[in-house]
Amino acid sequence: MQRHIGPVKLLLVEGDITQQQVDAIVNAANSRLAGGGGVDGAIHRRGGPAIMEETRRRYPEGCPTGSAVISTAGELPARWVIHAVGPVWRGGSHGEAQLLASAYRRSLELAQEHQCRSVAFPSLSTGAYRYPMDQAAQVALQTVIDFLRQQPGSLQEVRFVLFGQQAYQTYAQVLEKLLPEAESSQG
Ligand code: AR6
Repeated sequence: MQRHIGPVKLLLVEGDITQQQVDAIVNAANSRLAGGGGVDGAIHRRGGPAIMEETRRRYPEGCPTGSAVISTAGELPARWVIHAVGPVWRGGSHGEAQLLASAYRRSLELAQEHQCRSVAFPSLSTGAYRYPMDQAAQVALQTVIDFLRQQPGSLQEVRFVLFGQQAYQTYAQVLEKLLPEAESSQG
């Protein structure tokens, strides 16, 4: 599924984030940048040890929840990895939506600061961090749409790479509500 936000393509695909041929992929990291399972495990496994060596050296203090840092991408097809730290879901009244939105915004800013034309996101916080998929999709898509309307910068494509059909369907339903097909050409 795809939509246009002004000049920028917003694309939903089902797949594996580590296989994406884009300028930057986003990692679902933790605030210690310590590695882990899910997206984080797959990125470090496929990208090799250079990524962790770089994040340890450049970001010894880690990265706060709601923010992101950038490194090169080792052996991955992408050029950059943006390590974004989403919130752990604690029921929804602990600032989770704001923190999740801010992790997406900071990731997009970093992509622009590094002149990226394309960036691929996983669904941050919806695995080990247990953020409900439909609520996460709402925050993720609305945040990206708002950001691209205000400041597309170098970006030409933002891609969400959803793991499995259910995640894809959830994002597709939310995007259809936010940007019905008939209106998408107006951005
Ligand atoms: N490509 C795309 N999406 C994926 C992939 C993949 N290869 N693998 C899993 N997903 P998670 P979080 C989906 O747990 O919730 C780690 O241990 C997955 O189905 O990767 O932000 C870190 O070190 C889910 O929908 O990230 C942190 O400690 C989504 O990606 C913690 O988990 C995110 O799941 C971060 O938890």
